[in-house]
Amino acid sequence: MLSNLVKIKETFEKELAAVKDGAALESLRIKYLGRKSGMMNDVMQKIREVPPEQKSQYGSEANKLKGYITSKIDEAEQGLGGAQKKSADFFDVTLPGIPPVRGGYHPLELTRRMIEGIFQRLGYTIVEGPEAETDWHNFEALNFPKHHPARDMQDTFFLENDLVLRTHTSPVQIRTMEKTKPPVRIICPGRTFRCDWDITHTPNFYQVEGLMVDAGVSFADLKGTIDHFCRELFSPDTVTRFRPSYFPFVEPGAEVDIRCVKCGGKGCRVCKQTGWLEIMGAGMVHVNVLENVGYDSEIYTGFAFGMGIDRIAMLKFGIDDTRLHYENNLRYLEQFRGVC
Ligand code: 2NL
Repeated sequence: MLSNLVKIKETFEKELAAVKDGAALESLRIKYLGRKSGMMNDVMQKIREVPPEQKSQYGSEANKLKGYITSKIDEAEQGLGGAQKKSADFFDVTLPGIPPVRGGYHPLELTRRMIEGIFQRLGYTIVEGPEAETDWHNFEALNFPKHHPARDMQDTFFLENDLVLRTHTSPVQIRTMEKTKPPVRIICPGRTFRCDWDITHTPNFYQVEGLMVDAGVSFADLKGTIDHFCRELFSPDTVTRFRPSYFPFVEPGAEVDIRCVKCGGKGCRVCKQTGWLEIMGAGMVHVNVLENVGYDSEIYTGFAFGMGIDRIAMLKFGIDDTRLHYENNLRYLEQFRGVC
């Protein structure tokens, strides 16, 4: 039995000496060390047939031989320049690459871009303005009566030097009208602030307002524009409804509803069984506002509208808790990766 091991060793040495390239070396490795039919595998199996008194010696010699063959083959591999070596620095250029992880837009940002896109395609220009505003631009020019409750401490953050954190983006439109003559067609997105904090209100939130002023602009133009906007944003069969409402800067004023996107008007939890969802406020620019910015209200008329981006995003993406937009929860945010 032991002589058999000696013979294997001799044959192996002869065969190893004849090896010229990596392929031959690999065949040799398989012949001797192959897991299933390698010769050393056979040798190990044969331990069972060895008489008990020789078992321990045979086992130890067999192990030695296996170690010897392994190290000789490894050595030869190094000698061949490592061509066959499964080395860590081997780079297979045919493997598919690892795609870089791409970021995505925040749902509020996505919504803002969707709203902007619809109006840009109608010829509107995007305008931005300061977050700290004068009393004139935030209130006075917008026809807020001196003692209107919205001016109160509870709603407005007052800063030094008679400035306030803007409570809406309307001051951007006042500034634009002060600087330019009609026609005006602008869309004003931005961050706004109210001193209000509960489950449905955060002290800072995002709005988009729109304004169109020219000779002969009518409420029909407002309805047509808003209808088009809703159909583009939600779906081509979206139905709108205008309800009379009050804002100091418009007359007449309206609140705009759409047929519930969830139940189609039958009544559900989302629309609180009314079949309608409020999406924005709108109206014809008040004569006092036009005069305040130096426009001749005998010639010019205009419409304006405003919406909260949060609310639009909730309806668009079917979300029922607005706090998701401010928690940086990746399990929520990652779902918008690649949307736009
Ligand atoms: C709402 C309501 C509205 C406007 C905003 C506006 C701006 C100027 C003149 C007249 Cl400069 N109006 N903006 C008009 C009606 C409604 O927003 O619920 N916003 C979230």
